[in-house]
Amino acid sequence: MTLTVYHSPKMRSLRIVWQLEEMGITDYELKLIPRADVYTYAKTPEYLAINPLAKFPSITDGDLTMVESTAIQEYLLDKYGPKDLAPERGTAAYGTFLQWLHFGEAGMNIYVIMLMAHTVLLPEEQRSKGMAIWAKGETQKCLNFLSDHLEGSEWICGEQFTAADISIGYMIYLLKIINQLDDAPEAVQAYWDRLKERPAFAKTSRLS
Ligand SMILES: N[C@@H](CCC(=O)N[C@@H](CS)C(=O)NCC(=O)O)C(=O)O
Repeated sequence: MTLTVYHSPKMRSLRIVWQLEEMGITDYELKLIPRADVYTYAKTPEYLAINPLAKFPSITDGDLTMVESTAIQEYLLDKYGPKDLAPERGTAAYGTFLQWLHFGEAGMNIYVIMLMAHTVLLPEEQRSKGMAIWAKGETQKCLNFLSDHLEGSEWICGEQFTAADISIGYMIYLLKIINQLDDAPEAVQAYWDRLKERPAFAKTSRLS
C-alpha cells in the first residue's frame, strides 16, 4: 500500500486514523507528529510541500495528495473499502450518510471552532463574549438537529455505524475536550458514550 497519513493527536487527522482502524487497514505509513512539535513541523518545507495550508490531516497515496478530512474519508472508502462503513451508493440511506459526513465539517465546524476560539484558544484579551454566545447558540442548534435525527437510533444511519459517525464524532469529541458537552441533549450524550466505547476510537485517541 502506498498510503501515508500525517496525524497529530486531537487534530482532524484523528478522523482518518480512526476510519482506517475501523476499516481494519493497518499497512499504511502513519506519520505521527507529537502535539508539542506540531506547529513547528507544519511549517517545515517538507510538510508545506504536502500541505501549503500547514494543517492536518494530509495524506499522500501514490501521486495523489489530499488535505481535507471528510473528502479523504470518502476517498478511502471508495478506494479501499470494505463498504460497510457506508450505505449502498444511490440509495436514500447513502444521501443521509453523505449529508452527515459533510455536516461534520462543512455545517457544524464553523460554530464549534468559533466556540473553541472564544472560550479557550485565543488569549483572553482577544476573546469576544458576544461571539462565544453566538457560537454556543449555533452549536446547540446543530446538537438539537443531531439529537432529533438520532431519535432512538444507535448511529446516524440507524443500526449501521458509518464514516459519517466518525465525522460527527470528531466534532462531539472536540466539544467534550472544551467542556461544552454537559448541556448537550441526552441523546447526543448517549451517542458520545457509544462512540468513545468503540475500540477503534479508543485506540486512535490514545495515540500521542
Ligand atoms: N477543513 C479542514 C480543516 C483542517 C484544520 O483546520 N486542521 C487543524 C487541526 S484540527 C489544524 O491543522 N490547525 C492548525 C492551524 O490552524 O495552525 C479539514 O477538515 O481537514
